[in-house]
Amino acid sequence: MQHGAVEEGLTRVIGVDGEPDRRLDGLDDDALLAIHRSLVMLRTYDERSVVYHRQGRIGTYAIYRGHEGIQAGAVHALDRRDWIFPSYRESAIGLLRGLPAATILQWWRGHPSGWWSPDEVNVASICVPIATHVPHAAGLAWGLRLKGSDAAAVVLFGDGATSEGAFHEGANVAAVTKAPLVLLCNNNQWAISTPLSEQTAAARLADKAVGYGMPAARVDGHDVLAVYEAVRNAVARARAGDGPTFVEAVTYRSAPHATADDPGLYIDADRVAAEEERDCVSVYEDYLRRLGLLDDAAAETVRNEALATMRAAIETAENEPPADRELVFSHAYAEPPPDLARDLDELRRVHA
Ligand SMILES: Cc1ncc(C[n+]2csc(CCOP(=O)(O)OP(=O)(O)O)c2C)c(N)n1
Ligand SMILES: [Mg+2]
Repeated sequence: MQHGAVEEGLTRVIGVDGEPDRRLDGLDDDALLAIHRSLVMLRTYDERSVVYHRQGRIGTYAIYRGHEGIQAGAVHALDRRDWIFPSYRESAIGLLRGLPAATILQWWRGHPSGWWSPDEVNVASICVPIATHVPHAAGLAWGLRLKGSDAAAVVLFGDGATSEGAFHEGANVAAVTKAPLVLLCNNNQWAISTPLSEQTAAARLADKAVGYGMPAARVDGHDVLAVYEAVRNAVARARAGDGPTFVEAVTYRSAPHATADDPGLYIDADRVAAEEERDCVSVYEDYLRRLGLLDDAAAETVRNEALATMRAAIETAENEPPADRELVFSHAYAEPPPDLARDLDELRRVHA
């Protein structure tokens, strides 16, 4: 394990550098193994998607390698009635709520079958504009409170998102209304090629919470259980009517920003190698092995199940009939303006 990649002062459950492991109350062996299956499913989806992109089957894809611990930790800390607001970095988080992998593949293929009805799984649409889903999540969470529900919401965004106006507006309104919201920041230390040091002059992103009057936790994002613990505490606060919490999960983006990016031009290769040594999936598998809950055969079974799910999903996605091109023109205007009608005529002419 490389010391260089271990930041001091972050909350952990899984020990590093000889620190003892902790065991969390309320997480029995079955629950620990369920978290493992989620991590492996997310990892397998991500790896297969990169290959799928290389085959030219999807146009672009935002790789989340190394962020699975943040995503699985958060979802396992929620109940089914709680809401999730993902950004593009968490495009496959709905898998953990039973959304079919084929649906998410289709979203990346730009196919209409890639859409879902958010209230079926309590997972909002994948948000591509940076931070614009923070006010959406704050509004939904406030609405839950007004309706007397004790459900909560979690919104996931990056370090760069904390510089956006929409983040400020959402965090502020959530705090003022005591909305039951967890603001979960994946601090992967990059916004495409902009490093954190050029993103903000704040020493720690968690410090921003003070300005909104909400508490914050700062945890090791390589440690799925540290994220789980922080989100579970934040959700308990939210349910009790005490309002939002900011959780900063510190990790490092060891993969390109997306399939269209070449990080070789700006990233530190030694740092990436050090971070890979602390990969969230391997760190968790080592923890389970120390507890006697996982061995090679069990790990392989979980991996093979996830691979089978992806094989079936790719087949389903490929068998979907092509989308009706004219749908691009539908559902925006009751009375389409004349230039749109001309474009539609042109489309029909080209494809005639
Ligand atoms: C409002 C807006 N501005 C710019 C972009 C272009 N853009 C896409 S990803 C990205 C970086 C975001 O970095 P961060 O918030 O740290 O999230 P990460 O990608 O690291 O998960 C930018 C600027 C966008 N999608 N939306
Ligand atoms: Mg980032």
